Amino acid sequence: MIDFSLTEEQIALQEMAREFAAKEMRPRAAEYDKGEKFHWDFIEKAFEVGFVTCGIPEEYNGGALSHMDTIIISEELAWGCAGMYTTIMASSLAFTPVILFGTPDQKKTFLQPFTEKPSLAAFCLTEREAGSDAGGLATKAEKVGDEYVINGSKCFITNGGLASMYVVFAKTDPDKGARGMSAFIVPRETKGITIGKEEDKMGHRASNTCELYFEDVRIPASNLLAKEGMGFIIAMKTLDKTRAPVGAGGVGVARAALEYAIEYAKTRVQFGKPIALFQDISFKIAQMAAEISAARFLVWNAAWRLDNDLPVGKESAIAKFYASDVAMSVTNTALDILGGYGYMKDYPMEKLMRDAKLLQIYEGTNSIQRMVVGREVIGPIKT
Ligand code: COS
Repeated sequence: MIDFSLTEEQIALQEMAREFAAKEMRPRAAEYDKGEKFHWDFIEKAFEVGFVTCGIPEEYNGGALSHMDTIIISEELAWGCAGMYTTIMASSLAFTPVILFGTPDQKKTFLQPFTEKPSLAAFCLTEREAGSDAGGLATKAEKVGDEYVINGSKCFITNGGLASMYVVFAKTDPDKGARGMSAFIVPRETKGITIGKEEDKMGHRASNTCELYFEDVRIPASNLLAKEGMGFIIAMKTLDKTRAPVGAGGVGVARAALEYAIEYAKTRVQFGKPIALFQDISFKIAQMAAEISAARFLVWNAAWRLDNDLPVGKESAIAKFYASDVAMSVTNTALDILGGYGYMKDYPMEKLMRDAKLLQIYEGTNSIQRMVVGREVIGPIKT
């Protein structure tokens, strides 16, 4: 049976997220975009309505929402402001390895506090010399007695300067490559952590992106997630679950751009009539609407597979690259419809286009997503 309808609860959730995005995000989006200053009051509001911890299990006081519920919210929040949405999504990205691989004690100690007061987390995988090649990272964690000692650095870490908990990937056995990688929960207050440069980004300027340095950072051995050597699998399994929400973000950004373009095309009069009455404009609008629907269904498909415990690596990667490519192409076309006005900072369109770009890059570039899909679709090749 195939059923594309949302439940009553999901419709209510969607409406609530849409209202939140319209009231709490859109009116601040331009200001946050200019100042690149992080405003905790927004996180406090998102925390109060349960968006920050919606994926944390019920036993630890989280919202325990399904993947489908989460991506319904994600589309609306990204429609409000992609940068603010990224702040919330990046925190969920860091919760995911603890939800998937943490012991009950680790979940209680490290996840539950996020449900008690507004706070954020950060997923620390990327390094200067290890981006797409996630298995090639250089940060090391050495076991010394009952502790691990972490040394190294991370870059492009969303929420890096704001998080109260980091999930850090480091090599425990550098000779074993990806199989020598492990994952650790590192509380922010641990001695030896330095927050480096905050990046000056093209888009998602409401979100915080920093370098992080770890110098003789000592954490209890009990902060290891799963087992030594499991780090790469933990990272991959996490990303399998978090790429659909990036796709949902792409759908939200694209939908915002289409809505602005329609509003403009219906009121902008040229050659004696609203430009929406010109075939070129209406065909562009039809094409954008089709691409957005296709992207949304791919994202829903990945979320549905996640909720039904079906293999999802390929579907998550497809949802991520297709929907973020749609966000890029739709914002580009929508900006064309607004012409010169679209290019000016007085209108929200150019921000949407800048925001769309990062969706193609973070949580694994779209080339990496295509590689994941290509490998699975093509299968083994005899050489
Ligand atoms: N689930 C479970 N296991 C997985 C997996 C997944 N999704 N993907 C890979 N693995 C396993 C493989 O099966 C393999 O296991 P064996 O050693 O037992 O054969 C191991 O992990 C290594 O996998 P692979 O050979 O595919 O690794 P590669 O080095 O070729 O890299 C890619 C794989 C490129 C997919 C990975 O490095 C990647 O996703 N890079 C992008 C990183 C990223 O998204 N960064 C964003 C930062 S987070 S915001």
